[in-house]
Amino acid sequence: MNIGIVCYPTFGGSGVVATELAKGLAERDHNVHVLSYDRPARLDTFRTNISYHEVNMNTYPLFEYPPYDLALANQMANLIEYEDIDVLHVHYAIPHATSAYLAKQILGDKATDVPLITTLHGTDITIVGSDPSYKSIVDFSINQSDGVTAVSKYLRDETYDRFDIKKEIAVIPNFIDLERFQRSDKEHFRKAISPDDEKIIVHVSNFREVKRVPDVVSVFDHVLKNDIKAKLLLVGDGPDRNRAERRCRELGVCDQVRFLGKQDQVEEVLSIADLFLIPSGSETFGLAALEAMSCSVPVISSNIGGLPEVNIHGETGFLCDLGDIDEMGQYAVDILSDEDLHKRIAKNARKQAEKFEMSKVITQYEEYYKQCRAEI
Ligand code: GMT
Repeated sequence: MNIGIVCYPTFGGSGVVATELAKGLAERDHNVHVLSYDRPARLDTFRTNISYHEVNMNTYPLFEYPPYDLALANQMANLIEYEDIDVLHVHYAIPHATSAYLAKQILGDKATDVPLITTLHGTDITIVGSDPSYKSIVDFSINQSDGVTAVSKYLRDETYDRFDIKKEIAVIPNFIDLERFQRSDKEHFRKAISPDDEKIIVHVSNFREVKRVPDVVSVFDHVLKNDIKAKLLLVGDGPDRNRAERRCRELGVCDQVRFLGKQDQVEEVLSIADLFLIPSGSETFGLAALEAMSCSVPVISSNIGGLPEVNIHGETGFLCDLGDIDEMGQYAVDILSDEDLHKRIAKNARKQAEKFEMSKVITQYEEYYKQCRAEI
């Protein structure tokens, strides 16, 4: 098939899923065209059957707000017409599904046999979509899609609850490359970070408020106060970094915390981790948790959103109420001080990650593309 994939180029979440899907489909001999406003972070090397199309926007003095959605629609229409696209798969409803609808309208009969598939990832529904200024357009764009997928059962149900959706939403979860994300020997790295054999706790995110990075620091402080020697590695960057740094200063733990910034090879950091923390206030799936579990790292998370579909309480880690620092801290102490418990949970975590193995999920997408093509 000739497949058009439209995504945000960001490090986390939807951008990663869309890019890894593009790479997986290309390996199966599909021709994939990726459309974004910047080269997606994970589209890092040349591949013969992936083409990257950057959305070009000219700005004019009259445009206080350059109309990205229109430039995108125009480029999507060109893509469908000139690259003979069989399926257009957009990741994130706003504005991708809306621009795709417009592109199909522009082409009229020339695009009637090209299904538009929208994958919902999260904030497009749970935060942005519920904003009254976007709700009608999200409703409309989802209903105009020929196929709709959500990354968890939670997100599917939430979408039905919050919007007036007439389409059936298929659940196709996030996936993981088990080869890449596996524990590897990084003893030298571990020694450099924890010379006195301190336990290593890791958090990876884009440091948005919803990730609650200051909570991560507070949980870490709880661990230290329970006489466990530990280091905290914070991977990523974003708007809440200052608040996280402030929390470190307030708690006097700066010497035990390292801010590593954005990392391309996050699996190397996860390979030396003893525990992963993800106390998010909203999380439709939690790809970061899956990546940690795939590297045999126990996870302590909030019990919010889609996280309970990934992290199984008492088996792959622990789930706690949002903001319950003491409970998260106590579970962290339990895991880090009991070797047998740690071993059992680490093993289960990897086993659970295997359920989301990449090729199985890519096959699900391929089947879904075929189904939508047959139904249109
Ligand atoms: O988590 C983020 O801040 C990025 C966000 C996005 O919209 O790209 O990630 C969302 O999509 C991921 C891939 O499907 C999910 O694993 C994340 O849980 C989800 N994030 C949130 O719901 C906050």
